[in-house]
Amino acid sequence: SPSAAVDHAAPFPTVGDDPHGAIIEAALQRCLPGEDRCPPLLAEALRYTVLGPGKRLRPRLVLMAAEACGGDAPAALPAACAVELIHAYSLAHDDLPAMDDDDLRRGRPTCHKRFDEATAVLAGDALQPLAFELLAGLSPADTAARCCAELARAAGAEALVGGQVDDLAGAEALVETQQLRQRLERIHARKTGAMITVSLRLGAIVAGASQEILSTLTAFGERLGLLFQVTDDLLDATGDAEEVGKRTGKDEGRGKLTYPVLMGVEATREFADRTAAEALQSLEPLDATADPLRALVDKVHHRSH
Ligand code: GRG
Repeated sequence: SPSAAVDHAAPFPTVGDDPHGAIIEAALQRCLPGEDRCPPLLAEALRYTVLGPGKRLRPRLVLMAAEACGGDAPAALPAACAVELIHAYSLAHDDLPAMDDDDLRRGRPTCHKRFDEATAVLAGDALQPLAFELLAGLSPADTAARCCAELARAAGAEALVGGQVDDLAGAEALVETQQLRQRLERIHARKTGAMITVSLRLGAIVAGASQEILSTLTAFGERLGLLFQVTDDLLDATGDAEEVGKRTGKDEGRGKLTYPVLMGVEATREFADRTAAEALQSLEPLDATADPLRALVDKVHHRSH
């Protein structure tokens, strides 16, 4: 179609405006150890966990940030794979009976359902060092070291794992709406926001970006991470049963603290609109090379999965 209008119902992202999808898939396939390097069961579980039908949001952010900073996408592929490996591990572990106890992920049985719990734990364990091995191979050496340190912090106790621990702990003791909201925001900033922000930062670091541009992308990542979480909550609250089932398997009806629970669906939609506008505003210092990031804001804002 000659129309340039964004098709919000299209898969995420659409093929025509997706220069990164294919190179990300190929790089992910290449970076996983085959049966010649590890037990066949583990090789299969790693492929199952990583190569499933995910949106690849975080590796896309790495590549888009690298290009927005004047770098080229292929040089940023190790960092793109590294963030997706950490993300895939976090999903496999989050789905375990000890945590969220989900049967479905990405429309298929979760890793522990398809294999068994020990295999799901160990596949997640193997993905973490693999991510850092990829970053360690970046050059020059100080880029490699900086990327390792940045991802370690985003995936560690201060961010992803700490956010997950607080999320699992629940919020029963809190009754004030303001307290609940602050808690929700702190959990999201660590569980979702940190990985989204570090994805942008790794792309920028690989491309040799200045501190100023890094700060711009960090501010953008914080808004985009929030938008991603708010739209995630809206999809859980309002998505059709089939899509909700594909996404998590069983999020409904278990009293999860979300924005729609806290402020209602309408106010959450307005919050998403404001957050999307702020995300776009934070990109103002960047030129047209950041247009794919601007388009992605729109995609996340109006996503259907
Ligand atoms: C186990 C340390 C540890 C952390 C788990 C990521 C996570 C933390 C939990 C997943 C639960 C959840 C719904 C988190 C918030 C939003 C989120 C990260 C959704 C999943 O990411 P998508 O939508 O997934 O990018 P795909 O499948 O597209 O890659």
